[in-house]
Amino acid sequence: FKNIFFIGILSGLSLACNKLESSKELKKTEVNKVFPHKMPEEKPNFPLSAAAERMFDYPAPRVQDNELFSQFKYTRLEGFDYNGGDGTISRRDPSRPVLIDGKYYMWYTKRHTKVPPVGWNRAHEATDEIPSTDWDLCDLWYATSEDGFKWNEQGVAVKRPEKPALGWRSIATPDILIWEGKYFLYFQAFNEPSGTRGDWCPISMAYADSPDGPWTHVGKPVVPFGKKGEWDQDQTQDPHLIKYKGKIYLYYKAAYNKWPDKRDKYAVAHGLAIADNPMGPFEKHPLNPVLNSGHETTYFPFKEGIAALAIKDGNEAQTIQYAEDGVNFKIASTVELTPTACGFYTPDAFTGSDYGRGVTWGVCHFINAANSRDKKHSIIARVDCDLSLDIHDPSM
Ligand code: AAL
Repeated sequence: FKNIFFIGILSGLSLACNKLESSKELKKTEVNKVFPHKMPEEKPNFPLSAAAERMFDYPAPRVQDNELFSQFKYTRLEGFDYNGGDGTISRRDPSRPVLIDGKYYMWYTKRHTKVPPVGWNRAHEATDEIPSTDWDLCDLWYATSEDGFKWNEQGVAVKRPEKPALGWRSIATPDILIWEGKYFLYFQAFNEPSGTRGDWCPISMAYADSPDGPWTHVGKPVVPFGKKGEWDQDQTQDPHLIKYKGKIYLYYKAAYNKWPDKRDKYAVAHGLAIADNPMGPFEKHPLNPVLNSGHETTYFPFKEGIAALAIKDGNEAQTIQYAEDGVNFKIASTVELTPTACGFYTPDAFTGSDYGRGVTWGVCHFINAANSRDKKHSIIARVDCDLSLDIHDPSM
């Protein structure tokens, strides 16, 4: 009797297990309907978790299947001295490298001060010799290279002018435009130590007949602040330039609601300003801001449109985005170990090509500061990637 009871229990249990199995199977089949190897085109009409539901809101193809997905490989550049990393020499925010007569050129922010910066929160301690931030008391320098790995620092390209001319305190974060055989550097021009009221500075410009200079600084903002209450009311920064649709497309960044009373609404975004002439006027796009994330600007022509990297800061940080029209950006891929403040070598940045081929390498910066005790400085590095149609195109 005991045995029969036992067998009864066992078969009951196994029946229950079978039932469980088949209900699992049922769920599995349902799940397979939703998530076969390829994502279905349409949102199914039975309940999904919030995360699964969101997957249908993203554009296809996703992540690795997308031509605008890449991993990133970094190499230390040869040819730059940093005083043993004591924080007194810094190089950062490099321009896009350009190839001129068989040599690559890049321009960047260089600081060489007696002491490292005191830091953003102690900006009031800055003097004519003590920098507030890593990009305070800087000039624009340039270097050339034959292979993009070994660089020769050539010297200063644009020096900060005497007080009170625009940029007397610091000039930083340049990018280059080549237009009708002439050279134009766009950069941030500070009239106060960064950190005093935030990071206030407009974009200014210098021009030259040769990439080796001499450069003439126009001495005024070329992309001025927006009006009070507008998103770019306190700064226009990080210019990045492309010839697109026959015009100059200048993408720039502003951090808004930053200081001092609205920190909870802090956001950083990118705008677009378009001109027919490098001297301006640059007309701000009515849909600005056009990118809602990214602390620095990295743009390149891709197919008929423009691709952008949104790296540090924002809800869409660490993504590569694409706009068919250069204005309406959407996430194309999510990326990791991404380059900060990157400028890509972009063969068709200024050719006005109507089909961008993408990029395979560039320069970016790394900041040596894990905490406020670090003697903060930055170094420029090379980054290699796979964001080029030529790599994906088997006929190339
Ligand atoms: C950078 C850029 C701008 C900021 C500072 C120097 O990475 O966003 O240039 O002003 O940091």
